Amino acid sequence: MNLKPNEKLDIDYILKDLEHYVPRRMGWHWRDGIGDVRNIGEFNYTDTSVNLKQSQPLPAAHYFNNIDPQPDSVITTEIASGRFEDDIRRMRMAAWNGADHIMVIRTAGQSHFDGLIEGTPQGIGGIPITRKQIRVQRKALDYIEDEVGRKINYHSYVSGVAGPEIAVMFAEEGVNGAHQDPQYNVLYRNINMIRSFVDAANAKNVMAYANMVQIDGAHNANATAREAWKVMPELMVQHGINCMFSVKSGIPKKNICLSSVPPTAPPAPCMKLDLPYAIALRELFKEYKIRAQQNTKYMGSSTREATVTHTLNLLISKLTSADIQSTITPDEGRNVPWHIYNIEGTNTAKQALIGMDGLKEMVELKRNGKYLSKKTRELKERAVLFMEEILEIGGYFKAVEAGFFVDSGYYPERNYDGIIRKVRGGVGASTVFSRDKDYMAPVTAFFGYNNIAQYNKDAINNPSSLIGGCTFEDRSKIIYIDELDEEDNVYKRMEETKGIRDMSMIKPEMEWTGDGTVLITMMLPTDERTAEFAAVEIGKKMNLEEVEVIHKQVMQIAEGTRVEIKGKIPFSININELVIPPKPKIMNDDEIREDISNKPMKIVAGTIGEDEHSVGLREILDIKHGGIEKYGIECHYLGTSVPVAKIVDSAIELNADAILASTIISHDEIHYKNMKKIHDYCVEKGIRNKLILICGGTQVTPEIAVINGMDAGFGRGTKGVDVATFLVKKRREKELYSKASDKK
Ligand code: Z98
Repeated sequence: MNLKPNEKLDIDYILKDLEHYVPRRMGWHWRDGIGDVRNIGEFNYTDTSVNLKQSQPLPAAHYFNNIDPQPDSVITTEIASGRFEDDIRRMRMAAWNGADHIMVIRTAGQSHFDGLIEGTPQGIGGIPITRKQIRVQRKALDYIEDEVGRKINYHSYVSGVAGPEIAVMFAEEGVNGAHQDPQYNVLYRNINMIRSFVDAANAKNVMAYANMVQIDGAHNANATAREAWKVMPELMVQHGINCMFSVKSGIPKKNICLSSVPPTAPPAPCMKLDLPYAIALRELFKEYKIRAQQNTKYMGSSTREATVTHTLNLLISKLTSADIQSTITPDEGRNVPWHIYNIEGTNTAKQALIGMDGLKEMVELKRNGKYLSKKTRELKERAVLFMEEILEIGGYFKAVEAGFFVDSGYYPERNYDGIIRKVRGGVGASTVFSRDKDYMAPVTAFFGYNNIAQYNKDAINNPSSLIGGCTFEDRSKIIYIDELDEEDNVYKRMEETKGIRDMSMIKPEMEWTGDGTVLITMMLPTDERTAEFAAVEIGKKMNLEEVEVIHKQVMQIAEGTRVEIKGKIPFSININELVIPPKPKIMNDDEIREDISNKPMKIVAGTIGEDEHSVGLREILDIKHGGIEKYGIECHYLGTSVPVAKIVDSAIELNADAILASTIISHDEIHYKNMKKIHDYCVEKGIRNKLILICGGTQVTPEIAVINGMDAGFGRGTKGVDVATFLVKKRREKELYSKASDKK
């Protein structure tokens, strides 16, 4: 199937024949063409990767011939709304905007599942990992990567007591990357530590076989800590433990990514803390990759604020050459993972990174100044001391029992409030047994003791040959289960939204097809609490359902509060009944400029009658606001309250091509009456056919202006380019007409 840019993903098609799907490749893919100097549009770039075949450029790209340069780091977006069938559409949008690392799950708490589940149950704030969901998404991404012309990495989590099983399933299904860190299980999911590390060794070994990239879980300490910047030494220790454990389990260093997070955010002086930290990390872990996670600890419900923090984080990523750039959606604080915010997060990363292209060529980090080196060294020393104390106390397990981790003190300070887990406690305690002498597993990618030799010495390096290949070599051994639950499955959900999916009806959508969710922003001139309750009432009066305040920000405690509400609309619109007028064609700037430069144009302008308004007309004329001057049109502005006769006489005197009259006051239809007067006076003077007459103003209806003798009327929202387009087209039309009459 080839996707067509102007057609929706055919989800039914993707769901078909899934039992026979075979992933097209294993392993991670970094962007192509990194390090090449590239000319894109009028510019020269040094830090980009290969352009996309099809993409959605940044909003400002239309000023630059729609170029869409792609940064050199992989860009992540996390998509898991709870319905994978809608997530794949979001993945396509994200890929068009430049994401090539798609992570799933979020808050589903995969670690709490004891084993693999099947089918396509709807998740709550995330997706429970099942083979079918993974397969559909990987299959959809195959089509999407062909469409955009770049390989896309698909990623999830290998955690919980089902970690090794999940790793095997991921390897079978072509998953390209995963979070895996036994410390995550221990600290945050209270899974027994011995079990977690044993499972991790097995899971990591499978991930190594599948050439998957691994991301660790150190950043979670930052998100959990009371004061996030104080855990910097610990973060490095956690990275160190997982890195070394991963290497020992078989993962090559080039596939091990540190989940690095700038620990703090404004109003803290974050650069002073985050930059030395990022440098220390880069230096201590030279041989590894850095996945720069956005700070999520200090993220509230303001998308603007989250975006600024993200941008500051991106500066650090740029300065320390992060390999993967994460983008948590800037609505994380509201816990509403919406399509638009995945795209915004992705856009922020692309925009900032491309904006900083070449930065490292121009600025140098001051390593012999007073601050940076000292701070970097201090952080490393604290981390090394932390590690030494772990060794002193008897190792990692003992340190966890003693509450070393996520303590609120800035190491070596300790406040004794860290997370304590017991070596014999937690989920899955006492479930690890040493393997018997004759233990044997005829599988590929297996960690630890395996007595294959007892069956066939020649099979030691290829244990699965004993059974003619395991699922990694012989896919027919994979058992694919389509659905288990008759009610909670994708077919039921698709049936419910059929009308909207076939595009006869339309409804707003933030997360899922037909969810009907809208976001409304308002400023209420009152204090925060009153504003909050008033906003909900306003939402209800607008007939919204399930109205909820998702953001408040005080402008001034008495004068006003900004409130954002979300709600659902209960209706849909029939697209076939919409009356859509043809889109007015706007000429591009270069075309207009060329026309004017080939044949100069002159216009006379003024606000007519007894009307002192000038702003609107000036916006249309002045170069500063994108007015028609910028195309080289010679403008003679006569001011306000210009009598009709005067504006027409001036046009005659200056031999102008057009009159641009502005009229705002509209009582007693004075604006239309004045238009008629201009027209009549031009007729009287015998120059009506020569002059183009245009009238504009906020109360002007284009059709009524024409009835009153104008060639065109322009109402609210008009821009210089609209008027310039009309002037050029009308002049061409007049010329054609006069040539035709000459021939006659
Ligand atoms: C990120 N948004 O990193 P549950 N293992 C590790 C993790 O870091 C996580 C899980 C497992 C963040 C994601 N991290 C937060 C090392 C989650 C997930 O139990 O399924 O929630 O585990 O981009």
